[in-house]
Amino acid sequence: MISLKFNFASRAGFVFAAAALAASAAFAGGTHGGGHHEESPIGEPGVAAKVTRTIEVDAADSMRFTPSNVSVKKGETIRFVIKNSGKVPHEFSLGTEKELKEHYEVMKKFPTMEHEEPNKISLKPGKQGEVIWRFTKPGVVNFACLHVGHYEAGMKGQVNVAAN
Ligand SMILES: [Cu+2]
Repeated sequence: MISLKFNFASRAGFVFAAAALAASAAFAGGTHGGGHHEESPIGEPGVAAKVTRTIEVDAADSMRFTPSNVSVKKGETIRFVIKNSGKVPHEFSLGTEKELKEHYEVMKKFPTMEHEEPNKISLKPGKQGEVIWRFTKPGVVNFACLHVGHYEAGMKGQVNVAAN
């Protein structure tokens, strides 16, 4: 699952940054979109006018994203067009692995919870939608469907962000 291209020194730095972000997120008490800018290890919401590439991702009832591995370069703004080709709802959430796991625990307690955040989208069967995201740091950014059972079944993937 973990890209072999990724060296351990930068991974260690990434994990440290992720831990720092998780700590600040916990301190913020779970409020979202409060207006202040936080450095995030996964990047920042993208601006449509600055999109450099569109990547289509299929979300299927086989509990797989296709593709599940995506490569981008630091600084790129990607328009992810996610299509739910299945018969049950799916979602696409970008995050660190730690953030995704934490959110998944919350989803298990509140399964009908829906997200209105720039790094994720919930999709009803047959629907498609977009997440526009700018990758600002080299490393691995994870994505997953956090619906109960889906994440555990392997509905996840990685964006490998290359340094320029
Ligand atoms: Cu799903």
